[in-house]
Amino acid sequence: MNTTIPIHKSSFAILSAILLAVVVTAPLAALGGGERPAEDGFNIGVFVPGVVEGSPTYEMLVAGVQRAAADRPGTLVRVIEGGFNQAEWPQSITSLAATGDYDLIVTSNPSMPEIADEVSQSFPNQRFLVLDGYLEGNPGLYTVLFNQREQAFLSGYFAGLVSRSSMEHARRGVRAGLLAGQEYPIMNRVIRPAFELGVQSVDPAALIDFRVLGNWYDAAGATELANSMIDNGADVILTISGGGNQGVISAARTKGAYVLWYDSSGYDEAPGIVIGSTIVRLDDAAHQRTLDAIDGQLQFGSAEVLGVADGFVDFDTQHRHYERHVPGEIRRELEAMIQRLREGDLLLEMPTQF
Ligand code: RBF
Repeated sequence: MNTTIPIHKSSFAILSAILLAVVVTAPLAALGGGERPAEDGFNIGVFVPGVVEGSPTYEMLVAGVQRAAADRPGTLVRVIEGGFNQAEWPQSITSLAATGDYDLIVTSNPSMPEIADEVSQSFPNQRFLVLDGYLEGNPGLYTVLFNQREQAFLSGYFAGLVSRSSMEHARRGVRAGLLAGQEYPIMNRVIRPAFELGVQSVDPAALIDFRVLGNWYDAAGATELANSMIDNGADVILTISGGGNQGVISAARTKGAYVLWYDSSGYDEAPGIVIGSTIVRLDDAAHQRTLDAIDGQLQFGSAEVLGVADGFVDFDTQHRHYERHVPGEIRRELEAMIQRLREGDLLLEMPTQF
């Protein structure tokens, strides 16, 4: 019942892609073996600001909404990929809203609440569910933000423990790298400082090497930047750069360094190289809130923040590769820190204004 349509370039392409979606989805739905969605079934458009593959949060977004649709027969989901040209996203969302076909448009990333807010001025009846962002008070929007301050802190604390250790690729001094796809308020004001705080809570003299890829897809460029970070002494790198993440793995594999994954469990990407992974249960949040919307229970106009104590932000400490490649002492120290966040012994509040 789902189709993925890339939307790029011109609004003509956007409109044709939408028309194509309308045409191809009905036969696909019939082919699915289930009944065709009722005329008045709930229609959801998932707008992916980028491409799904290689971006942890977008993969979870699509999975969560599809799970909700499977729980409510008659619900139709169309996935529309907005591509990497961010200047086109407002127009793409406008085109989706203009069709009037969607009971709900679901999307995700910190820049989307503002775009949905803007579009809703022209289409006040359109409802939006925005994950990984925050905006309160627009009756057309419901947003879910994750406590990335806790998340980045845990990642930094773990990076510090690894860099200080006598693990195979750990070198002198505590030095960690952070590669971002681009700079944006949550990156600059929350993720980067919280990562640094985490590393420096292991060693106050620790240094962070922060680099920006400039996009969310260039794996070769990411390899170059990661090589340079490793040459400058970083033995562990947190990568938040979408398709660029694979380039960081290549550099770490060649030069001997460790990689930390962000948002979804990444150990299987490169066992023994990806040795730590924070997780955000964006799929569960998308699933639950989409169900609420289908059931008419979602309180549009409000915004929520979910963190470690809510069970939506965590560090994947259960994976066999984690247990195998990370020394027990580091695992115990990290576990104690996670526990402090769970119990409220350590408070790292997520700001909502930037
Ligand atoms: N993360 C990705 O993994 N892939 C992307 O294509 C992507 N595009 C983004 C575009 C913008 C304008 C912003 C602000 C963030 C983007 N992110 C992307 C980051 C993602 O939404 C999330 O914030 C980070 O993964 C950290 O959780």
